[in-house]
Amino acid sequence: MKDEILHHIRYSLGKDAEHSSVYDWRIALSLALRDRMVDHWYRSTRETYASNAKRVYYLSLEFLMGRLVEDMAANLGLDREARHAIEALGQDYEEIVHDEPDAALGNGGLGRLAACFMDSLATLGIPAYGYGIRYEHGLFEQKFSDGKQVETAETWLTQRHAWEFERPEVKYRIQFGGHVEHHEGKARWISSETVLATAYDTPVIGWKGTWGNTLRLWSAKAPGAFDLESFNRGDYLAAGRSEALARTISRVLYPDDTTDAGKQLRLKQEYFFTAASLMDLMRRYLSDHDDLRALPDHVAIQLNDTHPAIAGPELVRQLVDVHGLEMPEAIEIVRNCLGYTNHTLLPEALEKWHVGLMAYVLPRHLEIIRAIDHDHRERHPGSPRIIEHDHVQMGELAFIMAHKVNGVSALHSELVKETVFEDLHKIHPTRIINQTNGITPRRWLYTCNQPLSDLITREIGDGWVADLEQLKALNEKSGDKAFLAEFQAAKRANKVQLAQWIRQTCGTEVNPDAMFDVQIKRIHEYKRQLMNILETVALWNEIRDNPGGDWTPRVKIFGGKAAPGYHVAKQIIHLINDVATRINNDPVTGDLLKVVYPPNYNVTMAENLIPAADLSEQISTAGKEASGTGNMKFALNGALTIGTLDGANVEIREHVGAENFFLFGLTAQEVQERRLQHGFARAAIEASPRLSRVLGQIVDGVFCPDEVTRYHELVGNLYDHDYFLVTCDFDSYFDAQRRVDVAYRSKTGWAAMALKNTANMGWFSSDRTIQGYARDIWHAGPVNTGGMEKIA
Ligand code: CR6
Repeated sequence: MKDEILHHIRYSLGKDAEHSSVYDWRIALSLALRDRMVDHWYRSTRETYASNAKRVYYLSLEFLMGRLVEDMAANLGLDREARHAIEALGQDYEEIVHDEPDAALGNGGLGRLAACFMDSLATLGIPAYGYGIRYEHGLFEQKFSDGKQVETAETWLTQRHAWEFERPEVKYRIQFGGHVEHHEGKARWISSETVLATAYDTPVIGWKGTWGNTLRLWSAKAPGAFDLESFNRGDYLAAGRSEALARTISRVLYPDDTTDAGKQLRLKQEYFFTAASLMDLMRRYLSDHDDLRALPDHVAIQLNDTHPAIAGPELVRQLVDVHGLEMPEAIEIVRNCLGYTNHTLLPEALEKWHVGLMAYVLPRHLEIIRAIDHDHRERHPGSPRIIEHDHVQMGELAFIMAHKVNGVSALHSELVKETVFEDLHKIHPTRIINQTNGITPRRWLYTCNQPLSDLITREIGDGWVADLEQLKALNEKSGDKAFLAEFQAAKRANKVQLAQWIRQTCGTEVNPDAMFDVQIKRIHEYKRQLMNILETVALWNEIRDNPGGDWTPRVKIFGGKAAPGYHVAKQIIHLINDVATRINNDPVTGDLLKVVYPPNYNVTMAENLIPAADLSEQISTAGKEASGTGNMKFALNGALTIGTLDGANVEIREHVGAENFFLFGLTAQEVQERRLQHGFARAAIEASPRLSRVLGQIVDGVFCPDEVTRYHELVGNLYDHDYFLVTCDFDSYFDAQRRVDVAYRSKTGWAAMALKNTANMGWFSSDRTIQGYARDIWHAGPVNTGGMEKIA
């Protein structure tokens, strides 16, 4: 390893060791690891071709990969060797690892899920490709200026991305605009704009190097030769114009978590990567098959949300316009290839494109969508329309073009049947199924939490890393005082580290013996960070009323970004920071209560925070969080959850035991009913002296003396609308927090509960989730174990 690193320092970076920087060492280490991946990767590709196995294609506009160095080394079984080699070269391994920028090609849970799935697909040995966009700028970077969020462009690609292989020879012409001509029943799309999609491949190697798949990301380039004529005329702008226009498509990730932002460019991005991916997989299929009717036997395509839903019409277009199939038959073939995952019920997040825009950007697809709609309504009279109120409804389109539609937690999948797709579900009662989300144990325990991971491996061996249910064996240890002490010591070690990091990043001193209470996720009203900060103020009041009381010291930790145009979310961020300033400087509450909000939450920060958390905040309005995956990461790492009956919380609670979970709040059903009561929020506030006091303080400017009216709008909305029922759940939440305080005071009692969480979270491995997709949706399986039977 040492020699291989030195080789790359010299021959890939053109440096000598004495003059190499941290960056040079990191790239050299990455290249050395990448070399070790290549043989696994080739072997897997060869075996896939040789066995004629079915391939899975995961289409996702987001892959939130984070850093890769540690993960890649761990999966190759080289994590220790890599560290030793770097240290033997006189370098600081931690510093090198921390030099890597996050590959932040996603917004949140949906993108991170795609990354976990890639890891599980490779670990299970299922031949698969992830397809997405190689954004030049990933998710924006967040800073706080006077407590307010400020966004700046993310720039990961200003450095070399050592993991990828550029494939200039893999390129497709992607068309936009123009018009369609019809001759003798044949359609001809005369487009007005073309961009080239070119491929960049990153190998994804499973645990212990068993299998290697590919993450193929597309970059947009101009198709024509450079415009030398304009250049020679001195018109440099004109000369660069077509390149700049084309590149726009893969330039930025839309920083919108759940709302449908940016119109024309977003639609172009969606079509660009979907069309390129389908052309690519069709080329691969046709290189060794000639019967298009057998496509569904060899190809499974999963649509991660509606973002790639144009795949339905696009694949129909390729089959009909390029390969000459009849429309109804093409529709049927495509349906048998496609699966669609729904990730939200929030109406503002369900994509709809105006027909005018669709006609302008994708005229042929609009025709095909009309044909699909017609075909479906012929077969199922009274069916909902794909085009409604002049908008193409991408959810309906995805549903109708997929043979299976899945939700991402048991509760969410039921709500999908009852709400967004109620009518389509009646027509196709077996189409909607559930696949509860999962997380990869490689990144989210083995790599991010070494103290706990080592302890578990010492106790039960390392089989758990690829078979997480083995953690169940730890249940026996919940009465073992000595083991519990070690379990606690692992947590404490993580907390000490985090406290140090908090001092460096936020300048706040926190006591590692205080409870670390963490809420990290995108800032959204339905996730109710507002309720958390209001409860913080209520607790602050209570401690101040009785400073000598028997309080349980807490550190409230927040992390998360708000979409740049989301005004209310940005106000909530400002409020949290204002409250933090006031409370952290209060000598009365001192160490009993601290609030920290480190900026720029990302995958790497999650890897630091989660292992050190005692309490996991999963407090969304019931019925709103489709699943959540952070909730799983915390529980796996031995944090207890305070949460509502929402998303996967319901299933987590069933697995870890109700006695090891702090439940509060209205149920999804009760939420619906409460909303119908006139003036419910005002009534709830008036019934809660504690909440009234807190809101009064905020309105009086206690936390913003320089601008007393700052939060009047925010608080006013709570009185008059409170769509997410912060006011109704507040007291129940406050009471649950006090139960948490009491439980935390018994150190071994708490440790036993935490251990029960770790021990019973095995089911939430993304390996289990992927096995479910493979069995129920893709009908695909690993090559090297003889296929589906083995994993079913
Ligand atoms: N925002 C859901 O809200 C879920 C993930 C992954 C989300 C979240 O509850 O865990 O998807 N939905 O399934 C969307 O992004 C549309 C998310 O991350």
